[in-house]
Amino acid sequence: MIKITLKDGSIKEYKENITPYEIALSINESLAKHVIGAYQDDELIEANREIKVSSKIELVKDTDPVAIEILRHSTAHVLAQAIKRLYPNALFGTGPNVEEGFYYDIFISEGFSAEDFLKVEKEMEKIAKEALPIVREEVTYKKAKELFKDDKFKLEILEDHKDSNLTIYRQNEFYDLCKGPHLVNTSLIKHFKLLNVAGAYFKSDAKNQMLQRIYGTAFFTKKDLDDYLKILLERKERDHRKIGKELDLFFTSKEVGQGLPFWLPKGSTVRRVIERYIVDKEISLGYLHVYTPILANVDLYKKSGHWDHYHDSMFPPMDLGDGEMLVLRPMNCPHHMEIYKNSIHSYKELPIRIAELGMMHRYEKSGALSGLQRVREMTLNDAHVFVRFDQIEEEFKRTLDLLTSVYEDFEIKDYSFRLSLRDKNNKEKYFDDDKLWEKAESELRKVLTNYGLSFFEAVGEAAFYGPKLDVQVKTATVMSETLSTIQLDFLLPERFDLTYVGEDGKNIYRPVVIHRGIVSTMERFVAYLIEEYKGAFPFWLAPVQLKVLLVNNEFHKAYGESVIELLKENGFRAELDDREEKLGYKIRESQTLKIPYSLIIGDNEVTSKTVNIRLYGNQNQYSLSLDDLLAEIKKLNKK
Ligand code: TSB
Ligand code: ZN
Repeated sequence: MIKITLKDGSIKEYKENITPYEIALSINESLAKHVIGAYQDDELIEANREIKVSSKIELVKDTDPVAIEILRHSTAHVLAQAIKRLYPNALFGTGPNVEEGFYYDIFISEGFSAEDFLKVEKEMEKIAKEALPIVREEVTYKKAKELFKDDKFKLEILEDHKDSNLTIYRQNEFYDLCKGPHLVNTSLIKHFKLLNVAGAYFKSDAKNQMLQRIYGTAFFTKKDLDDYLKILLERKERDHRKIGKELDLFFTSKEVGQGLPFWLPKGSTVRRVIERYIVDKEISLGYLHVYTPILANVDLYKKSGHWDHYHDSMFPPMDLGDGEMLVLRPMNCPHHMEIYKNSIHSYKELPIRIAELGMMHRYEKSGALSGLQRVREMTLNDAHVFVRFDQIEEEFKRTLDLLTSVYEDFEIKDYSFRLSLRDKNNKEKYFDDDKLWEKAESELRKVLTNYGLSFFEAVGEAAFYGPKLDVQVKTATVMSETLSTIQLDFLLPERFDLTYVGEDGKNIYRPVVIHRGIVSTMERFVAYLIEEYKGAFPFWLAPVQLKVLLVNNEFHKAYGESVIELLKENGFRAELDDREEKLGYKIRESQTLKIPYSLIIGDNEVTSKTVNIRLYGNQNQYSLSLDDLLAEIKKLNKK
């Protein structure tokens, strides 16, 4: 007999080799129906694993968050099994879970596209109906080599696990190298969908062969799956790439180069409003805005450490043939350090806040590029604040206050703070100085705690020169993307030998640098706003704020033009629609273009010198005199 301690603390005796399923059954039958697995002490095991020693057992039901992980991983195996049946020569990489589902990396020599999904899903359904038991087997390295002798990818994966205890999971003719756990039977897999297929290098290494990565997801109920598919559809609808095209905001051209966006007049208007807004706000807060070159001698980036630690994200240097090598800057910091160094500073002047809408170029992998969200040429709302050590906390607070007020103005609500720390073991990415890192990380954590900020931590997300506080948001395509960032840096001041003269008038001290990007890059920020607003920009940001629609061109045009003139004189962005179209058509188009104010002008309006107003997304209409209209919209345009 063995002793099983249950979650509620009760201890029961069972015969050896009892399974979690049988334990559930001994409690009650309906519980057993929902048991997917269990934690045996800290190890997650399947519902039919035999328990051989006295243990703590916590049953996992299908409603527990971890259960869906098991379901999805088993669905990935069923996907691989279906592929193997349909394409007997297919080879297999790895097939892990991801945030909202799973993928499997597969090599199919015939090629594979989304058009093949239906066929594969049918086969998967068949496998589910066959109700195949899923069985765990422990195997030796030698046996595993024999089992996977025909799959060069699996053999290579095996090499990384030579010394581990190996297990395979078998369902009828199919088996896979896997740690598990899994469902006990394929019949439990009912509600799944294949979603996407994309190229992916084996082991994510561009030196390796390209495989086809098939993405899918699975749920325990049809409703959950349907709800999720609805969300996906909604995300597609608000994807900034789609809306950007519909509203003529931006485009990219293969002929010019990937990741190099063109801002069309309407997109440029949105960007200009944001740029003016943030620059004005920063100037009022004591920031000094500058312009600096987008190129620099490569030695500048050797000095800063970018060359050693940020090389992969930089474009190759341009050799001018006269001994000079120039690089496109991937960051603006070294240029701002040079500005600081251009004069001598006293303790009294600090903090010094050097800001710039700084253009930078980063070599992003082509597969990672996405509309305006991830580009190769970008303009960052950047600043480097030079402070004394005793000013760090106060300046960080001010920066956080600025961030919060900007987010309020743009009505951004759904975000979280991430404290991004270094990965101690990654000597390539991070500057190697334990003391310096410990000081920076503990200082930043202290500041955040004193501010009362709630945040989560992520190892390996820091900049090479210091830890960061990042603002993470969800986009239409990714679950977590960095928008704003505030970073603490003790390293670059050393590298650039930055100094200030202390209160004693003699001694020389080192400032600390706070790097910060509040509006992020103009590219990423506008991409985010397009998705947040679903293209319906608030009045103060809209490329066209008001559209004047004439009921009859002949009779109403003169008055319509005078309204436009008045609006423009008052600084508003207004357009006249005087095309020979029906009013209904013009109204519909104005709504499609998500223009905040449609001003309809007919006989009544001409006579009474008013406008009839229809707001975007609102069926109601109301009339205002021109003075009242101006008063109403001036309030909206204040920022
Ligand atoms: C804040 N040196 C600092 C700066 O002083 C810096 O460059 N930090 S960064 O590397 O984190 O980049 C700042 C911001 O730029 C990021 O938070 C992110 O919002 C944005 N960004 C980074 N890479 C891209 C890209 N490829 N496309 C669009 N925006 C990007
Ligand atoms: Zn910087």
